Amino acid sequence: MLQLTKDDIINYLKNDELTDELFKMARETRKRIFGDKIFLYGFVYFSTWCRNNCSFCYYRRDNDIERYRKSKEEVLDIADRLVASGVNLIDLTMGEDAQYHAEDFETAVSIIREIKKQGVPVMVSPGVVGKKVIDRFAEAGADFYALYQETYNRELFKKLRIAQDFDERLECKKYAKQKGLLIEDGILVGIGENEEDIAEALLQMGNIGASQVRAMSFVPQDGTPMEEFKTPKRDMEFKIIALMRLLYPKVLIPASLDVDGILGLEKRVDAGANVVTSIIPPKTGLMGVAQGTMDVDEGGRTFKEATAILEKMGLRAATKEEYKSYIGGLK
Ligand code: SAM
Ligand code: MD0
Ligand code: SF4
Repeated sequence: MLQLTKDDIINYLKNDELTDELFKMARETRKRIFGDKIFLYGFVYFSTWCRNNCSFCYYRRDNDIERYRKSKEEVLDIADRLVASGVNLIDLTMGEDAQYHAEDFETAVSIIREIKKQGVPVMVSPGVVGKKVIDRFAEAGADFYALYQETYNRELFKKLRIAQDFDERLECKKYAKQKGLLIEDGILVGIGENEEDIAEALLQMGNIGASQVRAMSFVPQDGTPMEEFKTPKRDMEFKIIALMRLLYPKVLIPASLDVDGILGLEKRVDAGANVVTSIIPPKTGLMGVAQGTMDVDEGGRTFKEATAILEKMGLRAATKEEYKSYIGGLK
């Protein structure tokens, strides 16, 4: 395995002439570990209520927007549709909804149990929760706990995640891992970070033992303090994906459809990603996060559309068994 130092990472991030070689090495590394298979995740953003005020997020508390909270029955119906369409995992995501905190996540735990009964892997992305709640997610059979640090630059974190605690967020992930959950970490790209910050974040994700690591380019959102910020050119996100592949050949790395929609898939897979995320069934009223509606009701963020692109690239969708045995090996 290629040992990259922090200086090596910064060098790759700064020097475009190294990029083609970087992507080539990342693709070869993915092929060596995963062959031609790519994993695909269904995304169920079941509550867009949130008690936090992250400066980058459309769903921040103070943004005057329409919000929804799907019922247990609606969530299970949508999960069934996604599983029937072929996805390998269901990502249950929510804002830090005070109603769920008030009921100690009773509904979320029962939803996880129901989906697990069908033998489908589940990821939970509820934001920061207490240790008891993580215990309950683990008991209910959740496989992954996703919580993105966004940056490992503490000053930048304060500006992004207003009134939230950097260490609390980090400890939450570490506790979930202790409890036997796989963890996903992630960073935002284009929010004022420099190459040093990115390199530090990539190394920290390894230190906490994340089994899935991601980078998402920042997308400005109406009604937020960062609405006038520019979205970054995508080459930095692609370089980060490739560096993650070289640093951690066996990890899962998303190509999210939630940044540039279905048209953004090929470049991210070409950079070494091996999971298509943010697959949302059309006409269910479900939203994305960074791209709330892009390609959703047109049926562009579906298993079928993503698989067609993968096959054109000489790749294929992994089977449910292949995914389950893979994450089984990570635990
Ligand atoms: N509420 C939970 C939380 O914050 O951990 C889970 C959902 S949250 C919406 C998921 C992630 O979406 C954030 O951690 C952030 O990385 C990403 N995200 C949110 N707004 C974004 C934006 N405007 N551009 C790019 N990514 C964004
Ligand atoms: C994605 N839209 O995979 C989803 C979301 C949260 N666990 C995931 C950001 O890009
Ligand atoms: Fe809420 Fe998550 Fe958005 Fe922050 S990123 S405002 S916690 S939904």
